[in-house]
Amino acid sequence: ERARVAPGAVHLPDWLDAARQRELLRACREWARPPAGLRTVRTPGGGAMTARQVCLGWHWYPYAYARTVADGDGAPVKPFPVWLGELGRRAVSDALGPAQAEDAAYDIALINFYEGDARMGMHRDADERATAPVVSLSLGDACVFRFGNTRTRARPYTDVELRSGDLFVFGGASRLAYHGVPRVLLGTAPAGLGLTGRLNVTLRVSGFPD
Ligand code: MD5
Ligand code: FE
Repeated sequence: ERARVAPGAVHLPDWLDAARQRELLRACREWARPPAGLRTVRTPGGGAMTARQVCLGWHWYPYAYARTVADGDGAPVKPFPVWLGELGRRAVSDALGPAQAEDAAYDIALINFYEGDARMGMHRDADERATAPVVSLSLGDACVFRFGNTRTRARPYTDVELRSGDLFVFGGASRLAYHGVPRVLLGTAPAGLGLTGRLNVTLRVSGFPD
């Protein structure tokens, strides 16, 4: 069941049970509300990301972090809750072992909402200043997650299906690998969850001074 996709990259299917998935979804819907709520991210090249996003702790915009929604309503970013940091350390401990979780002080959450034919192109997450593992939690429709290599957006890569409740931890050599979401498998969400589309929560350590 648990799969080591690459060194430091561990997939734990069904890590959140149905009740925990509902709780996390409810929290995400609260965080999505304005001010500092869900927004469309526009890239410097003039494009727009198809997944919409809300941030906690630090606000990400291409390609930096701020304490306010610098590319949106200008409101202060919502706080990063203590319980979410505890969830992150539990995730790392289960995936990589308790030693890896000890000093992972999670202070950023990026929550991506995939609706319709939203997807995410191959990219690396390199705007943080810390090497702690990234924790990824999926809710709703399943997706094809493309896990690549550290050198190029192109092959070799491995396609993994991520389903509602799955945990994926990206540590070590996998922290800076290219990755993306080439498609969402519409209509595959668990019946009882009440979500159309896909939602992904990533927890990160910024490494920024307070
Ligand atoms: C998603 N989000 O499903 C993904 C899950 C993002 C993003 O890519 O930047 O918001 S996080 C996947 C991730 C993070 C850090 C490293 C690696 C993957 N990796 O090495 O593959 O919405
Ligand atoms: Fe990413």
